[in-house]
Amino acid sequence: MTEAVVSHPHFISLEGGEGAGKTSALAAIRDLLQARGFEVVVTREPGGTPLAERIRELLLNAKDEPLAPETELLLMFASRAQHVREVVRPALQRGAFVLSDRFTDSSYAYQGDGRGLDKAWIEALERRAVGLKPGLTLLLDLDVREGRARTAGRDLWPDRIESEQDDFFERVREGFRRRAAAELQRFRVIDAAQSPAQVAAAVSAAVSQWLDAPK
Ligand code: Z5A
Repeated sequence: MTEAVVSHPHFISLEGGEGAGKTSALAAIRDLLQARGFEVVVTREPGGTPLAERIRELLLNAKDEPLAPETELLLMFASRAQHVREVVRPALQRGAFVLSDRFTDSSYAYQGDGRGLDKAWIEALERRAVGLKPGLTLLLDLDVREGRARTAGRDLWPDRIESEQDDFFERVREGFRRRAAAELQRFRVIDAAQSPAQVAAAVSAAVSQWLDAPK
């Protein structure tokens, strides 16, 4: 059973609230890494394997009964454990870069800060079921109402988490910002209120600088 959480230099995650623009930022980073000749695996959480995508469906669209916060956390980690073993570790072992749209920081922010679950429990799950963290995490930071306005037209039927109130998303945003401030080596905070082109340029600059820095 894994007990340490080890960071990997080829593992990059993107984090942020709803509508922050992770999708286009991921494409910019993928292009940059491929231009440097690396194999790149783009993936996401919850999800990333067929089984984990089925867990994602339960997490976002469970309609039969309310999902308890504890169930939500455990399903996030069930998805992550599968994703790490089936996709992330094998890709890193063959030398590829892994770009993940969200990873464990989202569990700390959404289930920890948003739902109020015990962080020590999340830490224990991270150590025992995951054992791995990104070498670089880009936090796309955006005003909550602006992010929700961006996705309002798209989400005619918002999923379970998207249906939460603004105060939930304010706690999530603060949680992300606190994590970034506590781990300056790993996090780069990007102003996601800029235009898509400016955000793409900022994430590309952050990744290039990190790749070129001595490790
Ligand atoms: N979750 C959790 O609770 N715990 C966990 O451990 C994990 C996840 C791993 C995943 O759903 C949900 O699971 C998520 C957190 C939770 N819930 N929420 N909320 P998801 O993957 O469907 O949700 P998301 O990650 O928030 O996706 P998103 O809302 O699509 O955000 P995005 O990928 O960052 O945004 P986007 O698709 O790139 O852009 C959204 C729209 O904004 C789109 O129309 C763009 O054209 C527009 N956009 C993007 N950038 C800009 C700029 N710069 N200016 C103007 N408009 C822009």
